[in-house]
Amino acid sequence: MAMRKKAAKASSKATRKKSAKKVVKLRAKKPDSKHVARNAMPRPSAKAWGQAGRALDGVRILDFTHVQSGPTCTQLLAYMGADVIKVERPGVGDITRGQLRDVKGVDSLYFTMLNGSKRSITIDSKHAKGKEILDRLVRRCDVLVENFAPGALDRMGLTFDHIHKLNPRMIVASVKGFGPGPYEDCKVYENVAQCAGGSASTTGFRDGPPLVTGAQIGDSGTGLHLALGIVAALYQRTRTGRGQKVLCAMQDGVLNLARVKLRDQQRLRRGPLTEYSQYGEGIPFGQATPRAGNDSGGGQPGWILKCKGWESDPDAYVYFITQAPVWGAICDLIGKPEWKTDPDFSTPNARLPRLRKIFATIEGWTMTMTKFEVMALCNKHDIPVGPILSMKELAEEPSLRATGTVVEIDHPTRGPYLTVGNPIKLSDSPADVRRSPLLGEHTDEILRDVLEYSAMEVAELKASGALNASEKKAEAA
Ligand code: CAO
Repeated sequence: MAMRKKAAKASSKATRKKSAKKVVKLRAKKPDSKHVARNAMPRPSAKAWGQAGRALDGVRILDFTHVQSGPTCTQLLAYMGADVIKVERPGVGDITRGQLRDVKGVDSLYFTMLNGSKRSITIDSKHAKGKEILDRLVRRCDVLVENFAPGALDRMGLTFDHIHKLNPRMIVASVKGFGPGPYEDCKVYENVAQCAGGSASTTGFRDGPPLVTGAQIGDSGTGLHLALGIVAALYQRTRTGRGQKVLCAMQDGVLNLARVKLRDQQRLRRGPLTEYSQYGEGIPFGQATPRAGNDSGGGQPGWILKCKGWESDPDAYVYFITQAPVWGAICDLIGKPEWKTDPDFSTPNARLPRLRKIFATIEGWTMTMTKFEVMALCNKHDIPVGPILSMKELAEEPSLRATGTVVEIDHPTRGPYLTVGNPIKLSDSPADVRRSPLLGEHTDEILRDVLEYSAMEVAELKASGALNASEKKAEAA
């Protein structure tokens, strides 16, 4: 027994020694391996800027998105070079192809402006052969993006476990209306998200109802959040070798964009929100962040002011910010030099209860000029002012065309149309903005080149009905 104990002691000592040696070895290796990892990055390209491919070259996306939120995400990734394969229901496609149509029989602008630079394949995901094709796609793609109603992907058999068994590297990215909780099973559209995420209750005028905003912060905003999540997961995968789930709930996305209003909610506990014009008007605050009309959401008071022509032009306005450092210049410009020294106006705190009077006086001045004249004059003095631009003006603005933010694209059935290009400018990855695909336009080439089916197999798949709509189904849609 004692002998065995002794032997065991000796052997554990030896193991400890050995492992200590190992630790030393590992420790010695650690800086090296870091060094190697850093050196594993290719040498800086000698190619000219913009000639070294695109940021997401080599990333293939199985795009199961529809309507707006998901498509916004995958379109952006496509602009950045990802190969986005949009899977659509045979004969029907993304519902937006036929929504808000301005030209009979062709894909709507709703669709074309959210699905640029993608390829389209039609697959019936509930058909046995369709499921086989989808499994093959899962094996050959890096990311699956979807924004179906909760549970729809699972009902197709594409559970996370199934996907991960087929391809452990796959990132599965989803938009849902709500995160886990009481509403997780609910379907959600843009304005529902704006209301549930705190935007509507804080938008509009105090004496009016809650308002939704025209900017699609629920759909497009959440799509942008999802794109960031996907890119982060792709980066983490370079270290872990495995994919993960990425979930963006529209309520969370809207709340993230409305975070300054949650800031104000907490400030309310300590007293009135002095930068809200309601404070200057002597109207008491309630329990929750109120609607602030056109008050600025930051620390520099602002308001929308009329300009020349406002009587007939609904957009003849400027947003005017009374930024404290340029207060003197504002007083001189609007013909109120005495406000520079008047204790009622000379400091930001003194001005807060008088914002209404101040903006009314400034408006008396802005109404004598067009919004562009106001902007030109104010800019000379570093006064932050912005014209209210109509969509017509934005569509015609040459500088937005020059930067590729507004792009004119030709389409085989609808002709030329405008779209919004990539608002994120990468100096070494020029945006790849191409027209949206026709329904199923790339079915054959994807089956052949990506999935490597033989000509005979393609013919068999077509005959199976997994790729085409039955007459009845197409009519019903
Ligand atoms: N082949 C066969 N069936 C397909 C298919 C294909 N290629 N693609 C989709 N389908 C099926 C789905 O499997 C689903 O069927 P089941 O309900 O039987 O499982 C069905 O089409 C409908 O999907 P859906 O429920 O997602 O679509 P919907 O029009 O009823 O709802 C929406 C739309 C947007 C409310 C819902 O998808 C949703 O809440 N999505 C999450 C939140 C979101 O992104 N909202 C923003 C949308 S943009 O305003």
